[in-house]
Amino acid sequence: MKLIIAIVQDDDAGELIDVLTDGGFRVTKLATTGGFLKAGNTTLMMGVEIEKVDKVLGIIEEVCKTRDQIVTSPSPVAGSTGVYVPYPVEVEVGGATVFVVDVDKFIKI
Ligand code: 2BA
Repeated sequence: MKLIIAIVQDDDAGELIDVLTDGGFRVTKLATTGGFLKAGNTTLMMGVEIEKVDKVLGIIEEVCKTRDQIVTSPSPVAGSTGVYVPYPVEVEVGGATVFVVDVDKFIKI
């Protein structure tokens, strides 16, 4: 058993959960926030048998799209001097950030 933790964009989460559950996979959805953009994203946790990990990764790759997002530059650190002029920065977000973690034990009680 592996634990797949996938951080995806909110816009992709609904379709991804549908495809995964239709494929017989179990999913837990968490509403999360990215540290850099400070915007909402979605983290999915899935307990998956080892031989099915590649199938899940394939589904994630198929559904999750890469998007460019314009963000305002982070504000300067406290205590810095001078005038702060925010400027737009383009970052590429997603498709997905995925961690595949070994699971020592999987118990349902
Ligand atoms: P955020 O932290 O809000 O990051 C959003 C996007 O901003 C990132 O997209 C990346 O393109 C850019 N970015 C992040 N940190 C940056 C930095 N220090 N300098 C320049 N650009 C930066 P993704 O890489 O696709 O990440 C999407 C979300 O996945 C992240 O949202 C975060 O919630 C999560 N994530 C990504 N890598 C992670 C990691 N190593 N550990 C934990 N969470 C991670």
